Amino acid sequence: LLDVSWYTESMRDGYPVEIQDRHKLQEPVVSDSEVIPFSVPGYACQRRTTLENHNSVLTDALSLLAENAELSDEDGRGVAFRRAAAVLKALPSAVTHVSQLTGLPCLGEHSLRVIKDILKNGTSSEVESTKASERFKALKVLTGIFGVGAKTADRWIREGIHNLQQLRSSGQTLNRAQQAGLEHYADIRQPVSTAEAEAIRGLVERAVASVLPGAQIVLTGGFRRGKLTGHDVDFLITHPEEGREVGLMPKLVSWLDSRGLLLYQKTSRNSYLESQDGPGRPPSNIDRFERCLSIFKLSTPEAAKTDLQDAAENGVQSEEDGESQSGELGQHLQRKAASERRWRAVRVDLVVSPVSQFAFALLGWTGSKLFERELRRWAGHERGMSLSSHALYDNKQVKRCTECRLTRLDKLAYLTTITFLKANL
Ligand code: DCT
Ligand code: MG
Repeated sequence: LLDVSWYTESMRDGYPVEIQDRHKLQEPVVSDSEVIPFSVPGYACQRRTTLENHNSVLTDALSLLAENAELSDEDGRGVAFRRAAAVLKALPSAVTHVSQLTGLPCLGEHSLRVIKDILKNGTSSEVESTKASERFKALKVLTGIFGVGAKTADRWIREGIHNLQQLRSSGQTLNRAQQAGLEHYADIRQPVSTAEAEAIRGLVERAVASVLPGAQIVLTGGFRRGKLTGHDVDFLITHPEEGREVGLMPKLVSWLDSRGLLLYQKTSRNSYLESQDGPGRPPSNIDRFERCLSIFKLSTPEAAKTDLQDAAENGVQSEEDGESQSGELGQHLQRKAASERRWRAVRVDLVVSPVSQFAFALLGWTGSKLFERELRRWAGHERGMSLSSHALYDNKQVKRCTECRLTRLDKLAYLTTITFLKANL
């Protein structure tokens, strides 16, 4: 089970064979009548949630309110809206009447009010007013800059900064990440395609093969769940021989950097020490693997050319940026950029894990964030266990599940593969 190849060999059509067969037995029952209430299990990690969402109008609305709550530092409210959206994403058909929702978990008063509003009027007044609010728009623009979180954005807004132009002329001191984020803003806001993720995988594979032959790489995050686009590309790297992965990240980064493939990188070291963070202290939800947050310079001759030529021909400007380069000079500059630029900036996360923690790391880095949160909640409340991206602990025995590694990992591997079916939480 510790052989990394197991995870890919047991797949069929991108989904784990065993899980596909199990789920044939667990197909959700589609009700004949619209008034028969839906029924779903309480924890999001217990539900089958494919990429096919029959309630996207409702879930988009709830996700927007979740985003607004998260950007306003109200995480509790954010999770409540995310959980409500996840329930609707798991339903086998579109909700047509609010009575179908009777008895469903995670649908609080506030979420139900929004749903009712949309079912009745086609839109939710709260969602529409949030969308239109200057504060929400400014928070979106500013936190869209790599390296800028909700707190920084809030401080800037209080100082009268609402867009990139105002930020640039404000004289604010930006850290290295924020400077890179501002410089590559438009590229980073543009979704990364599967083809681009594959191209980056190729680069990382070459780099890893050259600095540590035998090391293995898995594309994680949303792309591993089958999503067609993402905001970044996530990789998990390990070596089948425990300990060989030590020192890999600096070599990998320097290989990439020396070939001009990195526009920005910041590596944080592995700070997980089992002797200290073991049974005595339950592992934190935030993992402590060696991790490199980076911005890759990806050569995209055709794509970059086409996009920029379009921009030059149409005089397109970034909506968020609020900076127009209209007129002849602007068009000239854009044409010049179009003819010169043959690359785009892409956010990439590289994570290195010792092989003994690989199953947990893979599970944690496959996401989605809500699925991970729910899985940990389920493990704690229903199984008396603590799960992190490093280990699984039995709370009653207060020890790491190592001697029962095969049985525990067996279950964990099963859970890991389940994440394929949770793509749309
Ligand atoms: N993750 C985690 N701890 C973090 C960051 C992320 O456990 N501090 C997990 C949860 C999801 C996964 O790693 C990848 O994170 P993202 O790239 O943020 O999410 P995603 O699902 O890949 O979404 P996107 O497609 O937008 O990149
Ligand atoms: Mg991702």
